[in-house]
Amino acid sequence: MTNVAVVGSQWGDEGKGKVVDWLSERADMVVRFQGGHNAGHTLVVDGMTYKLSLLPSGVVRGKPSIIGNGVVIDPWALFAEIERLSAQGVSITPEVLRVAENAVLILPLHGNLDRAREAAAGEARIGTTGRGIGPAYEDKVARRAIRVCDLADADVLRFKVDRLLTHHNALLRGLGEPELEPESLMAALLEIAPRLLPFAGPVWRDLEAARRAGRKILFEGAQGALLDVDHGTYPYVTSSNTVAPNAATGCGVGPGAVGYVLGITKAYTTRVGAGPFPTELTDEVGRLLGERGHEFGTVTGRPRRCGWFDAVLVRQSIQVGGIRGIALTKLDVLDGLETLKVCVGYTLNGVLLDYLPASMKAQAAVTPVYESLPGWQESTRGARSWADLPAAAVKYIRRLEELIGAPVALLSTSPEREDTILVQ
Ligand code: 2SA
Ligand code: MG
Repeated sequence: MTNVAVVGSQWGDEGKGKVVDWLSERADMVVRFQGGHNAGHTLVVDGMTYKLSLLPSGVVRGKPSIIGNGVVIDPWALFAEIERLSAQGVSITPEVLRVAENAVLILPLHGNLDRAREAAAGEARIGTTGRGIGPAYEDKVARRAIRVCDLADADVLRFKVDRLLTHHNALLRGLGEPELEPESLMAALLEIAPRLLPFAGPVWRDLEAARRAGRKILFEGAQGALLDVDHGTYPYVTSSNTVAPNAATGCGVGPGAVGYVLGITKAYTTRVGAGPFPTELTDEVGRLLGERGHEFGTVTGRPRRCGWFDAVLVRQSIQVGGIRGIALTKLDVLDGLETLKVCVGYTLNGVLLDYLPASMKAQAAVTPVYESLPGWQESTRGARSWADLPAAAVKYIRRLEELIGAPVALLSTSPEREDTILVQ
């Protein structure tokens, strides 16, 4: 196996957690490179369910794991998660987990700002997870963020806190809100510092050493390509690049180290949060998919919107992110449906399109062009070989491959890791 990057090819929640867990057995290291505790990866290991948010999925199996510089880290959320896992018998020490010293911190003020903006936006809200992801990345790009390494020196930290609050207090004044005291933020950060610093270091060096030693690295993406800040359905996106090329920048390796890019793809489509969703079903079928697929946000518990498979969008994700093959998940949710529809194009003002244009107005206005395929009545849940699948299911998969222009490399037929068919 070469290095592998696992990324979502839709709007997240494609089932990356299980696939990463499946692949982590063959990997020597698992790396998160973007996002933060807005991610929600569910793993089922030996009948026990683990819900991960910020931690790389490798920690559950004790694989050396890295939180890269591209991740935004809420240190309080990190330790809450470590404690939750420890209650499930998973011990996370600095031997198992390394955190990039140049990663940016999410502070309580980021979460407050995220939620206040969403509340004020009304109908125009993004539907964020309210975890402060956007505001933390804004401070990073504006060069005023506090990074993990700043926690090591109280003088540097004070300088950084003052600079940060100059900006945020001006915002708060404008809103008529009480300003933040640097002392209380300092105290909170100095309290968490001795817990976080033992995990911190130049992870790019660990990765370089691993690469030289021929170790296999697994890059674990969060969210999906359609939530990418550049390539997604902007502004209804997250604030990081979710596509595989960012796996390199997000932890400090060259682009050649990323290796095979596996796009996790659900056999239908879901989206949590606001924004365009051309194949969304608000009818009985949509409700059925949500119910059968247990489509609720791992982090926030929000019900996910559901719809037919959109081959146009997945093909676009494959092309912009260099996805070489897909892992198709949750096929069994379609079991028993009479007819399946797949979106093969859009019409916009009478014009036929084979891609999703960038403008927000166009994205909201496109109408899907559907192809209908016969469904199957048999159960595909838990199938462990291609031969276990009904002919109509195989046909559905083959047609998706043709439409998206990439092969199905893995087929996942239930949340259990054993229920995975390796196609090639
Ligand atoms: P944010 O919080 O700024 O990243 O939100 C911006 C948009 O990105 C979407 N987003 C997600 N979509 C699907 N899954 C995500 N993770 C959790 C999960 C979500 C949950 O795995 O279930 O529990 O609700 C995730 N994280 C961010 C978000 O919905 C906005 O559309
Ligand atoms: Mg998720």
